[in-house]
Amino acid sequence: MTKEDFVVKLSEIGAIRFGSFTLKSGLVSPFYINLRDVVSSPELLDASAKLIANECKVDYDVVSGVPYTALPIASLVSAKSGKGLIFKRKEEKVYGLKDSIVGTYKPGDRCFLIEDLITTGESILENAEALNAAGIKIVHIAMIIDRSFDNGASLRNAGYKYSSIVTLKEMTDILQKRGKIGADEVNAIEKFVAENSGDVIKKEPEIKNPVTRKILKTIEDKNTNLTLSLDVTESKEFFSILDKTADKIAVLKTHIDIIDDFTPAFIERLLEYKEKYNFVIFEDRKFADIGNTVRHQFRNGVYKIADWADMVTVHMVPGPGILDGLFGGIENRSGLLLARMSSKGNYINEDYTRRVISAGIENEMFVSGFIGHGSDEEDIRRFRNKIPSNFLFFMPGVKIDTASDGLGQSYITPDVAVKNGADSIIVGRGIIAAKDPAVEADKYRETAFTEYLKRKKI
Ligand code: 5BU
Repeated sequence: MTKEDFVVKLSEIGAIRFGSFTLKSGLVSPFYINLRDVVSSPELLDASAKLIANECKVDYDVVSGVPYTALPIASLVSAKSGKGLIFKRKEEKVYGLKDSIVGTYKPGDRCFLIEDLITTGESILENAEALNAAGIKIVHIAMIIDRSFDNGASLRNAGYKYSSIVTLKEMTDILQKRGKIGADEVNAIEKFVAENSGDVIKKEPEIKNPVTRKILKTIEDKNTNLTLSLDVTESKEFFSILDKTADKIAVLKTHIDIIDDFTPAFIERLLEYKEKYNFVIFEDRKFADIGNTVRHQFRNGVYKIADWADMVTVHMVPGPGILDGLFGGIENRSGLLLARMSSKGNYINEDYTRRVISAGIENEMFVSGFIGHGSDEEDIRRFRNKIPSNFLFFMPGVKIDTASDGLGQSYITPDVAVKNGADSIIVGRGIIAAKDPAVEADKYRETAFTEYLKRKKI
């Protein structure tokens, strides 16, 4: 079947319709595409598989399809090409990332990934990432119809090669030529696409959260994006290291509950340093209970964290209600959500990461950004790409010497962390366990800030 006949047949089975359709977003669209019914037409299914197989011009070891519609197409491509089929299950198992891929493959396998339709590119990217995370290399992505409002920029920016049987424009041209639609319909479609593409192409969002703004201003004012994790257990040592490093950091991260000789005077002194050296205080408390409990844990007890910490870490396991509990009704306090952790074998999976980021985006006034990490440069970049630019990405597990600590911490070097998207590096033992914390803090500051400036210029 030719491409032209294929498109006409799609419109005949109602997979492409013209008229007036209210989309999920509330927009009224002059066309609607749903390729679901292709799977019930043996003729169209076979044609889809043949046409899509032609899109991939490079060798591959495995073929994959995005469930549900593209999966039967991918199985036909698999049967025809003699390459095995794998796919990411739609309902992700909560345990273990590896289980999210069904089928057999080897790390390093080259994969041809198939999708039916892309609009924002989100679901294809999610699939590609899951395959990448399993060590599979995507060599080509092909789809039946590319109706992406951003001309595939999301896929290209993520570094993927892709093609489609037809683009929206080619599709309307074919249908107009075959007399299936008139010039008025074509004009309406072009107008709709032109008017709405801006909504999908990312605009630089304005930063509304006051703590986020304060952090960015501190970074600029002090020429440093270093967060010092001052994990020592005695106040004397704490302030002795702070004396040597306070002018080199934008953010000071504390674990207040490890200070053996804590008294309220510790906080008074800490706030004097903050006043004198201008840094943001970040208590790495990792709240993880129901809203009512975290509210007390944040505001009451011995430490009264809300009185002095600008920012705290939050686990989103209890659901978004935790954010209201923590930050509802108070000002100039904000959360960093744990979207990924740096400890080896942690149970966070990509589905969880995505949900945490969505919850953050929906609660900008309560959330300054996300804690994240990655296995390598590409993995860090993929994580960063999920985070809008009005949110910050803090990365712990950063050290110049990346040998593990024997307790499961994994390390990334400061330049790699920032180059690939971290806004601030969180450094603990790399500085505090050094012979001269001042010299070491300078090294980290210099490397991280140089990369930060390079990235901001792009
Ligand atoms: P280190 O000495 O640089 O390894 O200390 C890292 C700090 O960051 C330490 O206080 C941890 O509690 C904290 N941390 C982390 O290492 N990894 C994570 O995923 C998160 C926090 Br969240």
